[in-house]
Amino acid sequence: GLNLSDVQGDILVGMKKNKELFFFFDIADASGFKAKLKSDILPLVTSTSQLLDTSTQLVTALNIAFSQTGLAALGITDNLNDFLFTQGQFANAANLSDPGTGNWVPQFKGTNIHGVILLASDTVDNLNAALAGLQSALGNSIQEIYSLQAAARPGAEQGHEHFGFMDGISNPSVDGFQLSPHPGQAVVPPGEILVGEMGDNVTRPAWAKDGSFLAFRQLQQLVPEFNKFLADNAIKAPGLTEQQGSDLLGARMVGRWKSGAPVFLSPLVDNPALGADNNQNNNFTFAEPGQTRSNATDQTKCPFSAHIRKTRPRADLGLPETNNHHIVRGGIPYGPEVTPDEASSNTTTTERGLAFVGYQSNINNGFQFLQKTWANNPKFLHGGVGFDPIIGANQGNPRVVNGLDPNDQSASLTLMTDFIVSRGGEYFFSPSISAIANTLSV
Ligand code: N7H
Repeated sequence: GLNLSDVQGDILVGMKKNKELFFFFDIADASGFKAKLKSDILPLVTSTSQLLDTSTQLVTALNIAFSQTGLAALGITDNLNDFLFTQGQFANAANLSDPGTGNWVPQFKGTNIHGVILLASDTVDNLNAALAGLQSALGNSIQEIYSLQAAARPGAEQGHEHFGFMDGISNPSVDGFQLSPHPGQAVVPPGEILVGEMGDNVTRPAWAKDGSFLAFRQLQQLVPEFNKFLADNAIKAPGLTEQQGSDLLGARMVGRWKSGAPVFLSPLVDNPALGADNNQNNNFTFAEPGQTRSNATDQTKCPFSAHIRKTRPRADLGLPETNNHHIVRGGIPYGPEVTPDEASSNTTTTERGLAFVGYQSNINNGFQFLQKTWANNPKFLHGGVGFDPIIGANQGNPRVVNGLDPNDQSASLTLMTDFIVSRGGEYFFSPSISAIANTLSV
């Protein structure tokens, strides 16, 4: 079995707190930092078993991950053998079809960020207290480069991302770790997520075992603009009001209704009870019951281009799912709620979005593959379905999306603008706790 007390907690189960701070730093004094890493950070690093232990309530959970330049700053010369990690995200922005890097947060440009500390708690006060404690211990050994304060949305929107859709429903289950996966979860070999475990066939230094690569992206969401697009392009059908047609379009773009109910199981109207039931809300394959392949011409129940279908095609590629393109997502929204002025003017004036976190043992098979080879590739899935209308990127150019209208599947819709704007990010390695103790802090 996996050594869950050695795997950082955010990777397999997520820290799942309402507030999360991403603190990006550089290492100014390597030997000073190593000493503090061991004496002050290591005891706070939250393991998977700690997160799973319901008898102890953690006030603030902490994880830490390093970029390639961060490992180099620590004097680690071993090659982790992930070329995207080695080069960093900025050098590979073109692979993701971002419209250049003009929208990138300046601090993400280049390779200056050495690491990120993830702090999660119920209140921002707790986060600030934890951060103040770390900063006074670490002194000048590190410097803050950039921070992103993220938070679950308030009230009934908790657990929903800024467009309004329930998130965090479908993550893969790691074989041998989660004993009873929910119906519809992909069961993947541990090595698809954790380095050095069964299923990861890349040669790595021994200390990298049970770490995972963290793909971080700050993805701005243009919520009023998205809502205006849905209103302007409402699906028309007898018996559908404008609002219902607009909701249906949004649901088909995502593949789920705002409640989380999958459109494949509830094609025409939302079903909040289905959305809330985690034994049912992931229990579909895009194939008819008993079939191991999806119908490759019928998009009545769910467009081939829907975000959750592009990023996890289930029976479109045949069951059981044997592809190695699963990631564990642990993102959280950032930024304030849409104001009445923004809503009435259909214009974003304050930044909000998703602090996207994806874990995998191989970035080229995981995050980058999903973004580049599936979401951004109009040919992907059944010969040509257009872009993923949510995250698909075309270097800022218009994006053609097929199959959104259930009554006219040959119709295509051209999205003139993006509703998600990449503000950049970085690739990190989230090491095992023993690697922090025995390799990175010595
Ligand atoms: Fe996506 N959204 O609100 O539309 N995503 N996503 N994502 N996403 C998912 O099933 C969203 C992004 C995946 O297993 C849901 O848990 C938004 C990136 C994958 O069936 C919703 C952003 C990448 C899945 C959203 C964003 C992915 C998934 C349904 C950015 C990878 C699971 C909730 C702002 C490159 C598929 C759920 C499965 C689900 C949204 C980003 C991938 C609602 C707003 C960058 C693999």
